[in-house]
Amino acid sequence: MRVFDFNSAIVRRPSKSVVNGLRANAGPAPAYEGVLSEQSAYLEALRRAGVQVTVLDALEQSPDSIFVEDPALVFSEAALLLRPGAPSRLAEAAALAPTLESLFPALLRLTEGHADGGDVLVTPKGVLIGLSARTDSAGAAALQRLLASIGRVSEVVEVPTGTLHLKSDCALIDEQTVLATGALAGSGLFEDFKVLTVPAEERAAANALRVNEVVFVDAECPRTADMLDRHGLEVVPLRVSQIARIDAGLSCMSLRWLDRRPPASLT
Ligand code: CIR
Repeated sequence: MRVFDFNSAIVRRPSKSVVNGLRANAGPAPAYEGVLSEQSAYLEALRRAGVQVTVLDALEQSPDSIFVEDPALVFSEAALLLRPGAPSRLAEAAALAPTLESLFPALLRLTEGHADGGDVLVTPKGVLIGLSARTDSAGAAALQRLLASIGRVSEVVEVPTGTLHLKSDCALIDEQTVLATGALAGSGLFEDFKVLTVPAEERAAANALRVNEVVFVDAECPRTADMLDRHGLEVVPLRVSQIARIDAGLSCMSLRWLDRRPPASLT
């Protein structure tokens, strides 16, 4: 099995309050309709890639709740409920719990520190946990213990200063290859991998998403798309210009896993 083989995903509809999502820099806020349309295309792309999607209702009181990847981490064997590092996002974890309880064989909970799913890169060699402004060392250590309890090895790594999450700057695009920004590519973090570096002017493209046989890439990053095409991958370009206004990219809009439970019997 490959770590990017998925048949199931969870997404959450954006709330109207998404226009007030967290962002590090001043700039225009996203338009609600624009976010909705980017998410619709993303949903369609997940379905075309062979993924069954559970779509959760919007949470008006949580502007960033569309980014379901941050409050949880999911594997076939268990879901892990995290503790997002931004105070305004902490409640998103509890809101996800009932869904995770109903869809996974087990639900484990982080009880110390803070960790965001955006800082977690799952690779065939183990799980990388990035220390960032959102994931602290107490949260990373607690997450390592939870991962060990389900038989997953992990390593704690540094996220470049000024980068929101580890996966803002990298993505696993096949079993041996990582797509990364120049900052991460040169950090020595991926010595065991082949690294494809995105062009400096396409930094946002590093937040790509491999799903089964295809890779989702920011539609405004054609040079990266060409590079991935030459690497032998089928590229699905998706627009993220609205969600990028609140520092988000392709990985954070879904939780993805391979559901190995037998289908419910139809009686
Ligand atoms: C935030 O700052 O938390 C949101 N506005 C964006 C979160 C993006 N999540 C991700 O990259 N994993």
